[in-house]
Amino acid sequence: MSHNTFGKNLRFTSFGESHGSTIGCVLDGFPPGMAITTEEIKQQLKRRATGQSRHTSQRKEKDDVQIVSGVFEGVTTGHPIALIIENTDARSKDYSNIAKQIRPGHADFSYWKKYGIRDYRGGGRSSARETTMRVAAGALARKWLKQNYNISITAWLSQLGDIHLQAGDLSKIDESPFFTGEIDRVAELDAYMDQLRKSGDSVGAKISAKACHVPAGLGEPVYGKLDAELALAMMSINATKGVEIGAGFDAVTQKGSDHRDEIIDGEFASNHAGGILAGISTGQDITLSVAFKPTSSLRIPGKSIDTDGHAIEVVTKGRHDPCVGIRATPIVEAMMALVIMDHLMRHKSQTQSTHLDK
Ligand code: EPS
Repeated sequence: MSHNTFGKNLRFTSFGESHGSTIGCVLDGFPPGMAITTEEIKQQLKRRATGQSRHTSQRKEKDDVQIVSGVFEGVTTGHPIALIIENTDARSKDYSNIAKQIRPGHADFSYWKKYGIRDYRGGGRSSARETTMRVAAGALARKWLKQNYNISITAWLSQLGDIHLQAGDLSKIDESPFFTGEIDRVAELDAYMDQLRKSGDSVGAKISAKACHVPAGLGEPVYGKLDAELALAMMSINATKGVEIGAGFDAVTQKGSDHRDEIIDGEFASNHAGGILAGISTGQDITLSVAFKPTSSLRIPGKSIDTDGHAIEVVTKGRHDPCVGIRATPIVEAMMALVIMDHLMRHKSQTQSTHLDK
C-alpha cells in the first residue's frame, strides 16, 4: 500500500525523488478564480531552499517551478494544479560508497526492510527534497487563506539544540537564515552552528507556529479533528519526532484551573488549548510546536550493517544539513496552510448551502 496524498476537499499529491529527474505535485480541488504567478511560488521556495546560507546543505537547486496545469491566463481554473521542478544539482556519486550501507538513524533501514530495494542516491523518496512541493502548494493555500479569510500563518525557530529562543519580533524572521524573531541573537546562533559544522555532527530543533484569524468551527469530530490532522501533517515532515498543540506536554503538570482558558467579558483570557477544543477551532490563534531530530547523514563514523548483514562503519559524504529543523520552518507553515484550507472547504461543504441550491 502506498500513500502520497493528503487532504479531503483540497487534495495534495507529491511525486519524485531527490536525485530523480523531476519532483512535482498535484493540488486538486483548489477553487477557481485566484491569481497566481510562478514568482509568488518561488518566493516561498527560496525560503526553504538549500544553499541560502552556510548553515544548510550546499546543494544549489534553482527550484524553477513550472505550473503545468490548472492555471489559465494567470488565474486558477478549478482543475488540478500540477507543479513540477527539475532536479539540476544532484551529485549522486557522493552516495556510491553507501549503496549497500545502512546509515544508522536513517530511513535507509526501514525503506530497505519495507521495499527490499532502496534508491540510495540522496535519501531517494525519503529525502527532504520532497518538501519542496509542499511549500510550492502551500504558497497557493497561504494566498487563498489571506485573501478570503485574512488568515496569516507564521512559524519560527524556538529551540536550536539547547538554545531556547522566544518568538521575539516575528516580522523579522526572514532577516536571518534561522527564522528567528530574536534577531539580536543571530551571532550566537551563527557561532553555535559554525562549531557544530566543524565537529561533523548534527543537532535537532524545535519550530513553533501560529495561525491567526482562523474562524471558529473548523475540524471534524471525531476522526477528522483539526488538531489530529495538523499533527498528522507535521509528523509527515521529514525528521519530525514530536508535535505539541497549545500547551502540549506542559498540560501534564498544569492544574485544570490553570489550563482551562477562562472567558472573561466574552474574550478568552489565555490560550493553553492552542485555539482548538475537542478538535474544533475556537477562533483563537492556532498554536503548535514541532520537534525535529538531528539528521543522520554524518561525517562522524557510525556502527551499522550493510545489506548483506555485515558489521560496518558508515561515513556519509555529501552536502548535508547540520540542522534540518531550521529549514523546516517554511514547511511547517505550508503544511498548516494546506490543512486549514482543506478544513475550511470541508466546513463549508457540510454546513453551508451553495449557490446551486438557491
Ligand atoms: C537531503 C540531503 C541533501 C540535501 C537535501 C536533503 O541532499 P544531497 O545529498 O543530494 O545534496 O541537499 O535537500 C534538498 C536537496 C532540498 O531541496 O531540500 C536529505 O537526505 O534529506
